[in-house]
Amino acid sequence: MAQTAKVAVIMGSDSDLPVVEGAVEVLEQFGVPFEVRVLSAHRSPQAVEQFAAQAEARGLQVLIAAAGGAAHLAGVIASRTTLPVIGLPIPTERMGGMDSLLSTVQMPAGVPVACMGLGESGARNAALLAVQILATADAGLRDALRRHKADMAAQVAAQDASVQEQVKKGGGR
Ligand code: RP5
Repeated sequence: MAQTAKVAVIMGSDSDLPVVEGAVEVLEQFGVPFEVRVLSAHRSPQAVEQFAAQAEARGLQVLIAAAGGAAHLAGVIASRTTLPVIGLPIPTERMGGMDSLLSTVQMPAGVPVACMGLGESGARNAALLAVQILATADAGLRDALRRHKADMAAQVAAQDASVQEQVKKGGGR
């Protein structure tokens, strides 16, 4: 039987999917049950309202909302739920994503959205933050997060050794 989703990844348009895939990958890596939806704050506001109103009762614990341009999706969802909402601003052609970033991050007091950075790193961090929130009540996820940090440190150590070697070979700089 499929596990109940704990995280929802919502995007404003299917054109956001190439960026959102970074978040999906991380959630899969940590074995967190999740669902993916396309819901638009502007084009399907009733569906957004219904989703946000029912999210907690459905067992969801963290919501990731990705949108570009006049990116109101995360804020609108946050207005309708007490679940933590992570906003993922999608890069745009016209304004390089500044439009998405500012309309996601600049929420009025009282309605927080945890806004990530733009693009692939933002998508991966959105999922990691969702995992970290779930990990406050899940020792297995805390262990997995510790291993993730150790793996990153090992990768940097390998880069350090490799760069030192390359420079040495390059003539004693
Ligand atoms: C937003 O408008 C979506 O999140 C998407 O990033 C942006 C552009 O949408 P389409 O051009 O794919 O319709 O609502």
